[in-house]
Amino acid sequence: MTTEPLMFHKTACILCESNCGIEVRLDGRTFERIRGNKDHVGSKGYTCEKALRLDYYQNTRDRLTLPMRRRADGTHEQVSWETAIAEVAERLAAVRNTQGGASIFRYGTGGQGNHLGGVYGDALSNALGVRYRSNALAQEKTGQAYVEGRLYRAHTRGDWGQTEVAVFLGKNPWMSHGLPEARRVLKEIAGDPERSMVVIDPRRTKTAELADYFLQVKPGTDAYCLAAIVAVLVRDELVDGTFLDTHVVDVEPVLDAIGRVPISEFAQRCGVALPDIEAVAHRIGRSQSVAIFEDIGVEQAPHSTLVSYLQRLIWILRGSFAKPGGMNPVTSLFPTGKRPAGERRASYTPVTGAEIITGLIPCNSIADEVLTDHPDRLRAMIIESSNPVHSLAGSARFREAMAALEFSVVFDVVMTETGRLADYVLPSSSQFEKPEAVFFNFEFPNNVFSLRKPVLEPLPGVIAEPEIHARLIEALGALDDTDIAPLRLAADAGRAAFAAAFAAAIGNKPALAKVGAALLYRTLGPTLPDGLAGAAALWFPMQLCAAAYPEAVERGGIQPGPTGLGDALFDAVLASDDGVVFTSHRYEDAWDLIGFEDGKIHVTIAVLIDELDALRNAPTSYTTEDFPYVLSAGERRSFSANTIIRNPNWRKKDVDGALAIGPHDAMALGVEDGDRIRLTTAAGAAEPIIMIDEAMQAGHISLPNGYGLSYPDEHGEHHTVGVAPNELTSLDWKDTIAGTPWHKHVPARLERLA
Ligand SMILES: Nc1nc2c(c(=O)[nH]1)N[C@H]1C(S)=C(S)[C@@H](COP(=O)(O)OP(=O)(O)OC[C@H]3O[C@@H](n4cnc5c(=O)[nH]c(N)nc54)[C@H](O)[C@@H]3O)O[C@H]1N2
Ligand SMILES: Nc1nc2c(c(=O)[nH]1)N[C@H]1C(S)=C(S)[C@@H](COP(=O)(O)OP(=O)(O)OC[C@H]3O[C@@H](n4cnc5c(=O)[nH]c(N)nc54)[C@H](O)[C@@H]3O)O[C@H]1N2
Ligand code: SF4
Ligand SMILES: [Mo]
Repeated sequence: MTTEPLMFHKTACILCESNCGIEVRLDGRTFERIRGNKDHVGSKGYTCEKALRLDYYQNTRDRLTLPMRRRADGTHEQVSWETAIAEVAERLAAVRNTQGGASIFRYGTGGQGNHLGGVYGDALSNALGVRYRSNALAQEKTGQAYVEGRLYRAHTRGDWGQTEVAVFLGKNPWMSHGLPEARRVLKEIAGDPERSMVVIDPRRTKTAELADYFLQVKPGTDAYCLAAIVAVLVRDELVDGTFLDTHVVDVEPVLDAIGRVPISEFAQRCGVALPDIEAVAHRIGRSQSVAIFEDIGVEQAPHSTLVSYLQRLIWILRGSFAKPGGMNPVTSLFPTGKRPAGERRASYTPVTGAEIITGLIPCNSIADEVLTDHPDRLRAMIIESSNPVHSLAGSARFREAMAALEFSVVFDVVMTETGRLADYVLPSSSQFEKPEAVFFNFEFPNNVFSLRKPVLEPLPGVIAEPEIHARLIEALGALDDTDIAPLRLAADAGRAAFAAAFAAAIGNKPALAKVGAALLYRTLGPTLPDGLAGAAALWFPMQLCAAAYPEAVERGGIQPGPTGLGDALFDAVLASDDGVVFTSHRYEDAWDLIGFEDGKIHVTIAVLIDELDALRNAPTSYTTEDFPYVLSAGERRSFSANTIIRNPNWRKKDVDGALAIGPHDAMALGVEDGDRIRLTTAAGAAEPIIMIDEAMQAGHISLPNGYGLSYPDEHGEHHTVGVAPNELTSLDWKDTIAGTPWHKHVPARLERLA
C-alpha cells in the first residue's frame, strides 16, 4: 500500500502586516510543516520564527463551532445558525428602527491577515445605516493620516531597498517587521558602508544595535528630538531649496517656526547630546535620499501627531520624495480621486465631539460615546475580527460600555474577552479555511496583492464571513432573490453580460450598491473556481484600480483581456498563489498620486505649528512621585502577535511576558531576574515577572503586547498567562489632536513583593 505524499499548500502568515507567503504541509488538519514560499512575489521565501508556529492558531482548543447566545446570567449557549441569523437581524433591526442606524457602531473589520470579510461587513453596515465606526488604526495611524491628509492627501512609504539613510522612529522592525523581508533589509543597510541607519528609541532594541546612529531619547520626547533635527537642517542650510520652490506650497510659516526652535534646549529636553543630533541631521543633510518609518513607539506617546508632522518635514525639506530611496505615495485598491487642496469636511463624534479622522472614531472616545444619556449615544455594536476589551486603552471602561449596550454581536473564530460580554458570537471559518486577503498593500514602486486560497475545509459548523453577512443582509430584507436571480443568470453567461447586468441592476435600484459586496458574492461568487466565491467582492475594487491606474497595472504585467483590464486583473489575482503585482509605478508618477488637484505638497499645518511653538512650555515628563516610572504597555517581541494566537504554549521563549527593567532600577528596587513585582498605574495593578534588560534606560519599563489572554486547559479550566496591558492604561492619556492613546507612556509604580 502506498501513502499519498504530503503536499505543501500555498498561503500566507497572518501574524503581522507583512503577510509573508508560506507553504503549509498538512497531516490531517495539523500544520505538520511550514516554510517560506520562495515564489511569493512580495516575500520571496522570507519568514520569521513566528510563522512556523501557526498550527497554534489553526488548531486552537477554544474554537467555536456554533453561534453562541448570551443567557440572562451572562453565560453563553449554543444556538443554530438559523436561530442566530434570525435573532441577530431582528435585534439589529429593532435598534435601527427605534434609534436609527447611526446608533449602531461598528468596530474592527480585520486583523493582520483577514480584510476580505470586512468588505462584506461594509455591506451589512450599509444595510443598517451604520454611520460611526472604528478599528485599531484609530489607536495608532490616525495622527499620521491627519498629517498626510493635509500635506499631500496620500499615504507614503519608504523605499527601504534603496534608501541611503533609513530612519526607524519608535519602530523596531527586527521584532515587528512591517517592511518586506525586514531582517534581510536591516542587515543589508547595516552592512553597506555607503548607507546609514538611524534609530530613535528609548530602548536599545535589536534594530538599534544594527544602527549607525542611535538616538536614545527619553520616553515621550521625540517631538523635541525631531524639532531639533529639523532646526539643524535649516540652520546649517541643508534644505533642498529647488525642491521646495518647485513642489512645495506655503513654506515660509514652517521655516519661521523652525527658526524659533531652541536647538540645544530641545536636545537637553530629549536627553540626547547636541553633537549626536547634529551628526544625524548632517548625515541626512548630505544624503541623496532619506526614508523614515514611524510606528507605534511614537504614535502611542505624547505629541504623536506633531511627531508625525515633524518627521515628514525632515524628508520634505530634503526633497526626498518621488525618487529612488525616498518616500513615495502608494496606490490604493479603493482610489478616491483628487480634490482641491484645503477642501475638507470635518466630522465629529455625536457625543464627545471628537474629530473623526479617515472615517474612524478615536478609540479612546468609544466608551464615552456609549456611557452617557445623550440622545445620540451609541446603543449597539457590531465587532468583527478584533478584541477591543483587550486591545483598547482602559479595558474596565470598555467592559462597562459593552454592558450598557442594548445589543452587541461579535464575529470571531474563538471566544474572546470581548465575545464573553456580547449578546451573540458568530463563529467564522479560520483564515486558512476560506479565501482571504489583506489590504495592507503599501509599497512603491510595486504593489503586491495576494489572495490566499483555503488550505482546509471549514471546521464543521462554522461559516465564512461573506456567507454570514449575506445571510444577515437577506434576513434584514436588503437583498432578495428578485435582485439575485437575474444576475446569477448573467454571471453564468460570462463576464461581459455580468458587468452590464450588474450596472443595470444598480441603475434600477441604487440601494443595491450599498450591499454590492453581498450581491457579488451571491451572483458572481458561484462562478469562481476553487471555492473562491468569497473573493467575489474583489471584482469591484479591481475594476476601480484598473480604471484609476491603467498604465501602472499594465506595467505590473497584466494585459487587458476580452472584457477589459479590470477583469484581467481580477482573474490574475484569483489564479495566482504567489501574489500579483497589481500596480508598478515609475518614480515620477509619485506626483500624480498626490491627492490634491495641484499636485503639490502643502507644508503648513497651522495647528501643528502652534503645537511646535508651545513645545518649549510643555512638560517633558508625566511621571509623579507616586508613579515615577514610564511604562511602555505593549512592546513587540519575538513571540507576541496581538491576540491572534491564544494558546500560551505557542511561545518558545518569554512565556510569562516579563516586564523589562534596566539593571540600575532593578538594583535600586532590590529585585532580581525572574522575581515577581507589584506594578501599579492609575488604572490598575498587576504582578508580572521581571526580566533585567541592559537595553532599558533608567526609569523606563516595558511589557509585551498580546498577553493576559485566558485559555482553557485539557479539562476546560481557563488560565491566564502574563499581563493584559490595557488593564493598566487609561482613556484620558491621549493625543490632543488624533485622540490616539499613550500606550507607550503610562506613569507607573513598582514595589518589591514581600
Ligand atoms: N512580533 C510582533 N510583531 C508585530 C506585532 C506583534 O504583536 N508581535 N504587531 C504588529 C502591529 S499590529 C504593529 S502596529 C506593529 C508595531 O511595531 P512597532 O512599532 O515596532 O512595535 P513596538 O515594539 O510596540 O514599539 C516600537 C518601539 O517603540 C519604542 N518606544 C517606546 N516608547 C517610545 C518613545 O517614547 N519614543 C520612541 N521613539 N520610541 C518608543 C519601544 O521601545 C519599541 O522598541 O508591529 C506589528 N508586528
Ligand atoms: N496597551 C496596548 N494596547 C494595544 C497595543 C499596544 O501596543 N499596547 N497595540 C495596539 C495595536 S497597534 C493593534 S493593531 C491592536 C490589535 O488588537 P485588535 O484590533 O483587537 O486585533 P487582534 O488582537 O489582532 O485580534 C484579532 C481577533 O480576530 C480573531 N480572528 C482571527 N482569525 C479570524 C477570522 O478568520 N475571522 C474572524 N472573524 N476573526 C478572526 C482573533 O481570534 C482575535 O480575537 O491592539 C492595540 N492595543
Ligand atoms: S510574523 Fe510577520 S514577518 Fe513573521 S512570518 Fe509572519 S508575516 Fe512574516
Ligand atoms: Mo497595530
